[in-house]
Amino acid sequence: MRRLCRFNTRRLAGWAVLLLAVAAATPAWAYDNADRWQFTALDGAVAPTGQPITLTWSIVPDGTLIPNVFPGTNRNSNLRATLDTLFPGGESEWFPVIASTFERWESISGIDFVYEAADDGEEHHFEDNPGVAGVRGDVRLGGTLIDGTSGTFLGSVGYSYWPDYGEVVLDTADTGYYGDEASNHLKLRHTLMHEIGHALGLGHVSSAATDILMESFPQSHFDGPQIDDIRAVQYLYGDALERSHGGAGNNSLANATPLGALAAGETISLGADADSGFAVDFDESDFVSIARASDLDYFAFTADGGSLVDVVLTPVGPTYIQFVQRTSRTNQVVASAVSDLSLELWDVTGTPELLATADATAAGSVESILGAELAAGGEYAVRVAGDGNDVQLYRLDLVAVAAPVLAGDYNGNGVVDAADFTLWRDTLGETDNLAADGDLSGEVDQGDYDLWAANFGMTLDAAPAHLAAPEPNATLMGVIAVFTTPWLRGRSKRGWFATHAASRTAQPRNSSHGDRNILFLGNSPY
Ligand SMILES: [Ca+2]
Ligand SMILES: [Ca+2]
Ligand SMILES: [Ca+2]
Ligand SMILES: [Ca+2]
Ligand SMILES: [Zn+2]
Repeated sequence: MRRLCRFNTRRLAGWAVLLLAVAAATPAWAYDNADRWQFTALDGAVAPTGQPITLTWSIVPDGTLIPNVFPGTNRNSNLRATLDTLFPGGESEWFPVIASTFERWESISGIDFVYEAADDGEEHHFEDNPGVAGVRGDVRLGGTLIDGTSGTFLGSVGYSYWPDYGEVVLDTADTGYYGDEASNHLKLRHTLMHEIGHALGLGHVSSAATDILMESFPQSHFDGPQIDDIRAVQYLYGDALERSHGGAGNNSLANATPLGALAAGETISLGADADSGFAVDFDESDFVSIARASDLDYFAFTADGGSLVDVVLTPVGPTYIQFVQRTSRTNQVVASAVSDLSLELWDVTGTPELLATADATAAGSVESILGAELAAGGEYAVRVAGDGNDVQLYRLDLVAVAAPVLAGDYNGNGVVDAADFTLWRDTLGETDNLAADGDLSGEVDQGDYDLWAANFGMTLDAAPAHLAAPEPNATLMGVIAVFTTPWLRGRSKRGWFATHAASRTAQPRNSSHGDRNILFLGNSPY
């Protein structure tokens, strides 16, 4: 009771400070990244920031030495035995739960996580024992007594090290916590996903409603990486499509991500999971971004039947306020206006030809190419680019409508004239060459002549009907308006200051090598 009261009082003071700081701060793009991986077991030396990597992970055998659980205190891992106790079905039951946490990070980023079945049990310490294929993983998972449910680290449930260390340690004395089966073992999965986040280079952040995975305290009101976490990991490793072409990604026409056939009346959408606000569900994985100015995203598609296409590019992401622990900075993040995006439409049926470009609006606004004519069977590509060196999530919609048909215009020149009669006469009776089969009977015949005669002299309307009412675009603009609405108004303000204060208190407790990141359990407001 006393604790609640104390937090309650200080929470308000904390928010006053926070809001003042925001007023003075320059806009920033937030999340907080330390180093990314420089060398991995399967990649060797890896490409620069924003490029994908392959990371292996393994589980140390019980008995593996875990050094410096506290400075100078070494212990041995008992993670496997602990999990065997907590899961009645044994390893076949707990392994998929653990694997799903690595797979979750993989599904939303350029990281290819590969399980390394081998782990030789050498000391849990990167500098002596880095990841080696067939020997041990890059990210090694261990567990031992840290402090139980309360103690030296305020009752921590785990800790981990930055790249290129990547060791993750769970507190196996927290059996009540890790034995909780609710929501498919959410506490175990949440802690692992958080610690893996550190092992990928993500630092602690705080938010008003404690709704980011990389908060210092465990949360139970969401499952897995949220928008800010996804932006952070894509900054370091790109989006999931960058893994294609052996890690070269979709940065050229030749390496465009294939989207398949686009038929009249159909829409192909990408990045749709990022435009529904701050919260991300565990099964959402459709997130694409321009990670920096050098990132180009190409997408290829074929026109399935002659059609007109609208290409609509929408920068997406919520607006939120966030505190970054390592820099003690408070940022307002407008995640929809990080980078000024631009759009190109290419015909790649033969020699690539640039058909249209859109770069009319500033960061935060929609770019669109409307009513582009596509030939039946033609091959096309769209290029998305940006001018900022930070992550811009986006949504891309390709909306195809049937090209307007002028009855009797058998040669397709936009007017019903004598040339169409000539074409009809020259193909009369044919069932293969059906250009003059205006009534779609399967044969060029009298009915087609009647159609030509009835429409003689007509011309194609200069303004295709679908452009008069651009419904998809209007909808997207509405979505943008919702995102830029001030975010704090309806949000809970619980917990921010408590989280902030407690995590600061414990921050100096780093071990002797690397920065260690501790996920607290005790003293949590939740
Ligand atoms: Ca503990
Ligand atoms: Ca990208
Ligand atoms: Ca790309
Ligand atoms: Ca006919
Ligand atoms: Zn942490």
